[in-house]
Amino acid sequence: MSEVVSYRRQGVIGVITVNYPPVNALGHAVRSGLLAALEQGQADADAKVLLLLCEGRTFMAGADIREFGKPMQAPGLPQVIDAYENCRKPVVAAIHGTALGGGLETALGCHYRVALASAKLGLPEVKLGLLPGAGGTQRLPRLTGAQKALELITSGDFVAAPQALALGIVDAVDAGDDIKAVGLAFAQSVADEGKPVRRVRDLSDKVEAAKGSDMFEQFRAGLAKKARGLFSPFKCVDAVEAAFTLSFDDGMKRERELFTECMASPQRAGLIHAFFAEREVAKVPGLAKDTPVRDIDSVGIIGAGTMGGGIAMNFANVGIPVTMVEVKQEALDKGLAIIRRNYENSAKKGRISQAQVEERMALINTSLSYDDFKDVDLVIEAVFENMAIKKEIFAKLDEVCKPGAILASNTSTLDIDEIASATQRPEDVVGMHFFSPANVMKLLENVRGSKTSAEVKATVMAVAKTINKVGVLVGNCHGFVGNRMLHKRGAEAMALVNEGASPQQVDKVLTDLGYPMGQFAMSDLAGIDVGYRIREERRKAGETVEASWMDKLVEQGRLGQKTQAGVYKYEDGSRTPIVDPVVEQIIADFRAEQGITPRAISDQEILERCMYVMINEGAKILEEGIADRALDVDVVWIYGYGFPAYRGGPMFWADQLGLDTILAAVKTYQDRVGGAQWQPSPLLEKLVSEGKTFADL
Ligand code: 3H9
Repeated sequence: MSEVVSYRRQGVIGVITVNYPPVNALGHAVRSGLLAALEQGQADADAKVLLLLCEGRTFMAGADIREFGKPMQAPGLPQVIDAYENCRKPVVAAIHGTALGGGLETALGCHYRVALASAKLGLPEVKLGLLPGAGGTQRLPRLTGAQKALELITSGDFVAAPQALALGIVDAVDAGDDIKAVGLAFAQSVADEGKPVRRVRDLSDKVEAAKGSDMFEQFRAGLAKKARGLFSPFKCVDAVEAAFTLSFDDGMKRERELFTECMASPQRAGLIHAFFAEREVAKVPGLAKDTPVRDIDSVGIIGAGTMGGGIAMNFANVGIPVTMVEVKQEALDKGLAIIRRNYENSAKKGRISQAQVEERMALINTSLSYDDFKDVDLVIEAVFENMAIKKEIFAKLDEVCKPGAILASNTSTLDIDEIASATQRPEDVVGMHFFSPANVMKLLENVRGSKTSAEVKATVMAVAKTINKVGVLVGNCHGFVGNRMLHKRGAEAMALVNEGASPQQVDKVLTDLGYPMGQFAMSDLAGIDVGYRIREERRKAGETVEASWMDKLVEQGRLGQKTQAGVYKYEDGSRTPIVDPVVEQIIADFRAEQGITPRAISDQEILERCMYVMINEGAKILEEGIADRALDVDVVWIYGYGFPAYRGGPMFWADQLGLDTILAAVKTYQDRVGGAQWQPSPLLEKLVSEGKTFADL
């Protein structure tokens, strides 16, 4: 018997226990152990009922993802689950923590299921570019009916145990917290009442009820928009449909075929890279795991604008009190009103209760004085991008804040070391770059200055986790990782329009790649006056800044979505960009003024220039040590800018395309377009010459 699965009898209950930390994933040792333990239970004449449960923090959280892409060692999971379903004695699964993917499928192969009320269940395979491949698409709909099974399997969402009970996925829910006691009591009742073996595969009423309905077509139509660009959600629907059109055994075969197709898709590789990358970014190279972390029990925020308010909400959401400071009372009142409106909207949508709205609002205090920062553990400055003002603020914070308080700036571009130089404690100064809207976007780009202490770095990474963000620690340079790459893409997009592309053509290439919006739609969302002001500042400082058709838009009051006109126009209350002939004329006039004869530009050129310029910059970021690993860059782009997770992030995508292809194109554009952005990164050249990838670094 494998050590990770044990068999022991208690009275008339044969207890099968899985113990494979951290999450009891169904790796080879668990699968073979489960079969061996089942055989032992079947052979044990004194065992009337078998009970399957797990040690540690959770029931089985799914197949072992680390085995994917390698040859699968027998027994396969479907075979193990079949054996449990075909057991002659009733088998009970007792669920705590999370029963996910292959874990829930294993439970569905058991004859009865009991769960702790705190447990969560789900089939999240779709989030990894897969579908449930061990009978989930055939068994779940037999319990819940087609509609609910389709919703759960195509979304990958978890359901809480009480909801799972209502849906028929589990037979009982227990409010206790001792899974073994709960499981034993339930199994004993099965034994006492002489309950029979009950196989989900034999249930037919839900299947009969849905026969002849056109719900699958309808569901596919609804999914077309939600799952744009994705492969596996549609395969999930095909697989669930098979449960209603084929026998159970044929349905299982169909599920396997579809699962194999998903497994072979590049989207599966991209999504699994993203899954592990998201976890890997928390392990910062050179930062020891046991680095002490400071307690953050109160937070100060400077600025109650969109950013400051969004940042405050993150802390209030997890019960941490916040004090927002502004120069004027009106700004505080306005900021608070916006926060309340956001919370009220969440309450209207049923995401939080009205009581939670009030609890969270009560955690947000306001003040006009920095003196109210004297006891806080962390201050985050979120005023506009102006170095002189930021330095003034940090000098004041240095005077007021207690020793050991962390002083953070939400700057998106400026030099953290220069900001830190305004204080006597540069070791406590760090960047915490949130992404707009700060209460929604998952990324927190934490920026280390050259003197930031290890303790402060570890603390801001821990803070990211506390407020449910994905924290990535990066180095200090203009724009850090995300905006430094974005600016290169933005400049290239602008140049492409100068040369003859239309903004909507550029945007379409980017949305076709899988971004939720293109470069220009994003500029409209952020406000195109932001870039204009930066360019104006640079002009005033005597720098030569190229003329731009976007400046002309700003000069005509077209600032983006907020004025319902920017690069595109917007109808009342709508965020949908509409192409505006006025802008086409402005661009045409600009080209004429600059003596540019527009040419037809292919989508492929747009793709290469917008994306390869970013990848080349990403390689420079890696060689300078601004990002420690290619996966850090990938996570920044997936969680900060909506890069399609199914492509794994820009650096993973580049590896898939082939770095030689990218380097060759970079060299072509170096000759044709020129500029520092097309100077090939020495790291990229080195990797190509050695036949290596970013992942090899
Ligand atoms: C599947 O089941 C296919 C079947 O239908 C068909 C088969 C034929 N495998 O997230 P955490 C690691 S597909 C291997 O930080 P949390 C994770 O990398 C699978 N490793 O903790 C991390 O390692 P490390 C369907 C796994 O408490 C550690 O466990 N299942 C797996 O925040 C802790 O993870 C899923 O998609 C795995 N399946 O969240 C569930 N899962 O410490 C995926 C986790 O070295 N997992 N690890 O960095 C999750 O959603 C979360 O991990 C979970 C715990 C909610 C379970």
